Amino acid sequence: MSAEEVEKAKEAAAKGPSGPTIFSKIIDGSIPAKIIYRDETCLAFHDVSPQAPVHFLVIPIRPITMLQHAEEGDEKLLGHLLFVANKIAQQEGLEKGYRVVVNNGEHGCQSVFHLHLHVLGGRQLGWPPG
Ligand code: TR5
Repeated sequence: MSAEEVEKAKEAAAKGPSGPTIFSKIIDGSIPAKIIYRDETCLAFHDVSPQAPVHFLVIPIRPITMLQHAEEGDEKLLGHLLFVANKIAQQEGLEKGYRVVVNNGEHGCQSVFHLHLHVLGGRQLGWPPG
């Protein structure tokens, strides 16, 4: 994880989760993105700054700021996001494996306060992450 990403996350955390994010604009189509999948409850699109040959994000249409703020009523939606992540990973040819990551809050290096699953693959990934 680069120092730049950590800095971004610190700045975002300092501002705090407030109002619509860039992902709301991707959902409503006012900002373009390479959209891969959409249904009534979620959207998936390629990350603009890919960290692996395949790197896409799966987000709920309804903005939940962060995993930490998910509520009991969100259980089904959270499961759906994971299910969709795997479905798309298969479509993207990641049969040798992939990683699903949720960055939560400042220490998790979250910079966009609209819950999102990162799905990364297409190369051998290392462990542990930084
Ligand atoms: O750091 P976290 O976990 O919050 O991840 C946010 C992710 O959103 C990063 O991997 C960014 O590269 C990604 N991102 C940021 C923007 C963006 C995007 N992915 C697709 N399209 C994007 N647009 C149009 N604008 C962004 N600011």
